Amino acid sequence: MTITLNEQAIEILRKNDRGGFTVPTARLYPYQWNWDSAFVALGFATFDRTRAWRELELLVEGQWPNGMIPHIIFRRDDPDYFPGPSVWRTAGGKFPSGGISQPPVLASIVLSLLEQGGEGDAAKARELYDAIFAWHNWYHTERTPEGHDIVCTVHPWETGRDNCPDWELGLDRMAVDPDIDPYVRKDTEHADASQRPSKLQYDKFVTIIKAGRDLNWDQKRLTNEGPFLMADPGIHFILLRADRDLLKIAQTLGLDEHIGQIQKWIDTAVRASDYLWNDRLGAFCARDVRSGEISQGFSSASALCFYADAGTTEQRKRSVENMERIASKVQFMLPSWDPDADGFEAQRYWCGPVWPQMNHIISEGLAEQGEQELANRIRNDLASVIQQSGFFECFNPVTGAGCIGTDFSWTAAMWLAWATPTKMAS
Ligand code: 9WN
Repeated sequence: MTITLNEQAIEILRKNDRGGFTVPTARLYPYQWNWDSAFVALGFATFDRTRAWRELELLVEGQWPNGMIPHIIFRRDDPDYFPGPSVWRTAGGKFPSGGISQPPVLASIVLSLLEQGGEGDAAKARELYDAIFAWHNWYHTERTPEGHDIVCTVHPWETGRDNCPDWELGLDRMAVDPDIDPYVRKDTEHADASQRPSKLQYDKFVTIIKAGRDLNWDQKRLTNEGPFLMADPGIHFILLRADRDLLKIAQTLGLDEHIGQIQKWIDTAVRASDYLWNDRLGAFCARDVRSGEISQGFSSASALCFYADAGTTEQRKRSVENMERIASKVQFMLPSWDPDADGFEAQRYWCGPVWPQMNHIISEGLAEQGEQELANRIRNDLASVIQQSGFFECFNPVTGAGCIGTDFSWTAAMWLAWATPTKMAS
């Protein structure tokens, strides 16, 4: 009997379930990751709403007292992943964890579940609300450098777009710390090294971890004094959207206390978007905060201005023109990095491949802002690569070949919640 892609996707989520939380894929990523879990909840919600909420509850269990929800929660040590808890050596939360965060999509996922659901969902959203508010507050205070209005990032891993050429501006400015401990990478044992970040990038990733440890994970200090400080259109637009969605959650649940504060965050972020505007390229781009230098390629994060409802009519028009230019260069939209810019590599992780969860939020934003044709193309292209290649972590935008992790949780979730033709029909 042939099993359908919908059935396969459900099976993948069940197989990657580790008892209430889901690993992104077995072996390569054996822990709970922050934004993966949020997206995965949308997939579970299509067949098991209780399990969907459980995923989010367990994510929030990793929150630090300062509000940060870390990028990885290490509930146990697993020799399959580097860098594990013994490298991060954090003591911020209930469990050992990464010492940085990840794009804050949680509020937007909670709002989706709330809007689809009923009575029980409102109670669940209420339970998570304070934690999400505290997390956003952490981004707006501890990850916003002194003298700036824009939220930033201290580590490429925090952006979720690890080795995107965007980060070279910041990585070039920092040296590898000669005192980092010798280490053995595990990712290249489980995945093709030519599709993963380079050795030099890893040395710098580990150097930033050492800097965090040396600062006892004082997050304000890591932001202001750490070796890497860039503003990311991904985090900026995702947080702006998440603030808007948090406001809607507060209004739906009748929680007035923080409304004024959330509105202030939104107003500030809308204005701060211009900091990321690259007028030469006609796109919102990553920017190194210390040098002021701006990245020169259209990344998948550049396309998130629609999702955040940010940018002027002219800025959006030019962003669409960039996407149309890119659409004429690749078969499958939207590549994570600009095919016309330095550093494009169709199969190397965030240097080119199409990412399922990015396509979802980019397309959602485009559809909301009236760019239906582009939104459809981005959705249909994801459906096509999954039909052609299966549930990979990401896909070559030129050939549609699957890259890196197999049986990937967020790919299965994005299929079930959004890209499957049966969803489109419903
Ligand atoms: C580091 C789990 C994560 C994703 C990221 C993706 C990759 C980790 C790694 O895997 O990053 O956080 O070790 O490469 O870049 O977006 O959340 O799927």
